[in-house]
Amino acid sequence: MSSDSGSSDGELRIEASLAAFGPRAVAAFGTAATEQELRFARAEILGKKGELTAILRGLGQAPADQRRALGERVNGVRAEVELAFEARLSAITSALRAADLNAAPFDMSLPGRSAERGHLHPITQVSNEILDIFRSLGFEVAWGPQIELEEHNFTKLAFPPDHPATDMQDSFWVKVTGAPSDARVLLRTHTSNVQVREMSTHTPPMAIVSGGSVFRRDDDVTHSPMFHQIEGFLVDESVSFAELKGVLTEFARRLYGPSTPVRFRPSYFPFVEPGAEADVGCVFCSEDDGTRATCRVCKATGWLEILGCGMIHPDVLTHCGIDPERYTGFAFGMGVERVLMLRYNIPDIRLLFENDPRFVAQF
Ligand code: FA5
Repeated sequence: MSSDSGSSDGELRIEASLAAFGPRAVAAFGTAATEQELRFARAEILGKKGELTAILRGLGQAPADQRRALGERVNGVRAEVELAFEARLSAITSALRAADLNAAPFDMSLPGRSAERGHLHPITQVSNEILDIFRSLGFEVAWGPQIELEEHNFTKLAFPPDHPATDMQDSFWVKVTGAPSDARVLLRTHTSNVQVREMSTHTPPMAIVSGGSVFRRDDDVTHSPMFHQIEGFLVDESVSFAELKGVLTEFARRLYGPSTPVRFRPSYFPFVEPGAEADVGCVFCSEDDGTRATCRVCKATGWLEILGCGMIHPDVLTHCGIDPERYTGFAFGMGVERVLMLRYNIPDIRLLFENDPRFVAQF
């Protein structure tokens, strides 16, 4: 039997496709393990480009008098497939919920996760500790700039013009646009600039301590181009080397322990006369137990250098407007990183600046 726009062959083909389609769709839903897989399968089967749409398009090949019945069959199959989809969806959702319910119970009484707290960098911690010791000895804290005039960093501190520290190789000189051509500016190479600034603006008696970053063209395991110093000085009538020794010995014992041996060795700095270096007994070894001979920190000497010091040179007092006939004073300066490296036996100064949390969290 034929009609003008369809054939019974077409009808048979549609019947066959429909008969195979239903079970195949239900089986595809059955293999979907997650909601996402299931929705994907549904789109493939029932979507615009899906198999059922193709069957519907084929209705035109069936005899005209059969098309309505076939159309109804297609819709019937679609409804069955939709039902199978809903059933599978609810099975997946219930399985998920059951897994949730059967999982280890959530303990509402557990303490919350606390936020991690940071702390001050070890350099700041030890700087504060040193400043506190001097504060408790009666010193006042003052600060100076990191970008400084040559006059405050070198000239008034009686550095001769050809001193190696003033060389282009040792200092970071800074070009300041618009500054007078004779105003030479650099990143301060030490905190001794605070001596000049404070002594030029105050009259004795004064006992000042200061700290902060300083800069030099250095770079190796014990020297960094940026590091920190603490500087102190005391000016009054009849201050002698005895006061210097008393104050610095007390400082060293408060920092390293009450029985720490302290010694002073002659040394040279242009802005002090006499100049000295202070050493403390090595905290890592002892002669008694034989560890001294192999101590790498003090190189078997038993002493660790901790600071430079001396009586303020009369020329420096004069440059700052203080009468050296009436006043005398002492000054000292130390590297903060060195104090830390000695205290914790830190082998490389760069560890202090890399800020690796595994390192800084140990302080
Ligand atoms: C001075 O800087 C003097 N201003 C100290 C002073 C003040 C002496 C007052 C007398 C009176 P010196 O160049 O030695 O001195 O440096 C002091 C300390 O800074 C050194 O002992 C060392 O611990 C530290 N230091 C020097 N260069 C570096 C560097 N590149 N990196 C880390 N620490 C350094």
